[in-house]
Amino acid sequence: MKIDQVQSHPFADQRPGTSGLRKKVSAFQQPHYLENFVQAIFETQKDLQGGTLALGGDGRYYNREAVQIILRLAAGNGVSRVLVGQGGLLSTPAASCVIRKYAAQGGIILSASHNPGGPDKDFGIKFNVANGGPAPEKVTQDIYDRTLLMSGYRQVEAPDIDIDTIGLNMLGEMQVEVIDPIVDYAHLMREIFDFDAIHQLFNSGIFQMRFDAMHAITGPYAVEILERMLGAEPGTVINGIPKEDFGGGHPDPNLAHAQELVELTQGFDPVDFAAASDGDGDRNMILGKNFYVTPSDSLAVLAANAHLIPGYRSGIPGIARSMPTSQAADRVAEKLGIECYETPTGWKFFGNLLDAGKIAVCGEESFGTGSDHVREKDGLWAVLAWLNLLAVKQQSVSQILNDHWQQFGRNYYTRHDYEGIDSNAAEALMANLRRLVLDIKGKRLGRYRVEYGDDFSYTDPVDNSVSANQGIRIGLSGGSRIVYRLSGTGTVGATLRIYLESFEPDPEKQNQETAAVMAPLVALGRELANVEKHTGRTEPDVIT
Ligand code: G16
Repeated sequence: MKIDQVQSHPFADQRPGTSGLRKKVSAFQQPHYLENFVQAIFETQKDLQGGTLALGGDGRYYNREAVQIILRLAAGNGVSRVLVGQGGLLSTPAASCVIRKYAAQGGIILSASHNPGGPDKDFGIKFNVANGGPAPEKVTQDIYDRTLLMSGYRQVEAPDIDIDTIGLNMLGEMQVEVIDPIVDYAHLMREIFDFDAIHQLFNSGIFQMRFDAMHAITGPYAVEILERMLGAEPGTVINGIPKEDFGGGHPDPNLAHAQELVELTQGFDPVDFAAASDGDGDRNMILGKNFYVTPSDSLAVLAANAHLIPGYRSGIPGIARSMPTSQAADRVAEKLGIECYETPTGWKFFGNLLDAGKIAVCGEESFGTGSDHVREKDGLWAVLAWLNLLAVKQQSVSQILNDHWQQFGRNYYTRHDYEGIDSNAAEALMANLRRLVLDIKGKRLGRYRVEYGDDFSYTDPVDNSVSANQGIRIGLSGGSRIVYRLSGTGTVGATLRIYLESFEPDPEKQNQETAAVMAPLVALGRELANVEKHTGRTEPDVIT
């Protein structure tokens, strides 16, 4: 088969963000744009030559076209086998599972995660390495550096492959194996969780659940696992058919974007348990009857109770959380006598800790929770973990949380996002904060004393790599904290995130409204950063 050497020119804007390269679809549709980025992956990741690549995406608009382009480039660059999810689909955790199970040298996942999809919306591509996890910074830097030098790419001249039929195809010398995107992942879940106990819970007649797939990739996975394997009643999964534009919605499982689901947990005859996942299936939101579990609390509860789940019966060696995630997990680690690592935002920072066996459970405030079973956060894993706990403990979600707070104290938590602000204004705001924290230690701020202030820098304990400038932390007396960072996943302007937490050890005060408890800290956070002066905004766009 003929291999074409196509001339192109570098694009200056292909630096991957927190999780891969995310842009408007129209950016990816520019001639040579996707091809250049993929060529940079093949030129820098030499193991892929003669190796195996996993390929799939969340099914958003442009997924199918991108799969065909990548297949032609893979064949042009000497990859010997590509495992493609049927229909070009693989959830992010399932892709991680496939990479690990078939010992692939890496994977390409097509997704812009929770960002909206459609011709005018977002698309994304990320490269995962052989451990199944997102490429570490060194790898994304190499890929980016190579994009800046790109003058052409290699692809085979060939018609589209049939990616809808499971089976083996050849593209020149390269095997293209179209695989069932669900089966390997579903088997892994059955190995970890007590499916019998969860089955009984669903059959008890007194337990009702809804899972909102938000018209995204987890629909088919959830129908297979929850309804077919675990016997949840048909209709448990809502919005279960993946759509290219996610039904016009924002496939982000939070209180703002999963309204329909939240309402099912409230009012007359609410369901006992509800959960949602995002565009590519790695995020999760957990709800009980009239009850919202913050992702930070979810991590802490799962870590504290991991021994009740068969896959973690012998205990966990350690926990990790991203820096802005609340310190609830730290309290669990302290009680269990294990380490809790604080890493920068981005799942890639958990990879080394998981590979080295230093942690088994990890999570982020951004609705991500996971474990050492794959190297991505995993929405359905978190849902199954909660179902397993509910089945074993025979308690409601709110009872589990109340017990947890009594034992460990409660970290009230909220995050305020200011979206689409001017990038220069956002940088100026952060620069001011950087100066402010230089001598903030020991000062009084309202009713707090400042215990520390810094621009977070992380030294990986496994390979000693250093990641600096990861966000401003201001630690206050009594375990409260304010954190500021700019998002690395947006595609328009800048998004400022302010993360706030307040610790409450007194059980009598652990059932207050979060907004009321956090109000003084929210005001302080806004004032310290001069949010209004820099951004012109008086209110955040999203509060989670
Ligand atoms: C990605 C990363 C996460 C990160 C999140 C938010 O999630 O994988 O590790 O916490 O973005 O990042 P930021 O605050 O920079 O927007 P996802 O689900 O979008 O892949």
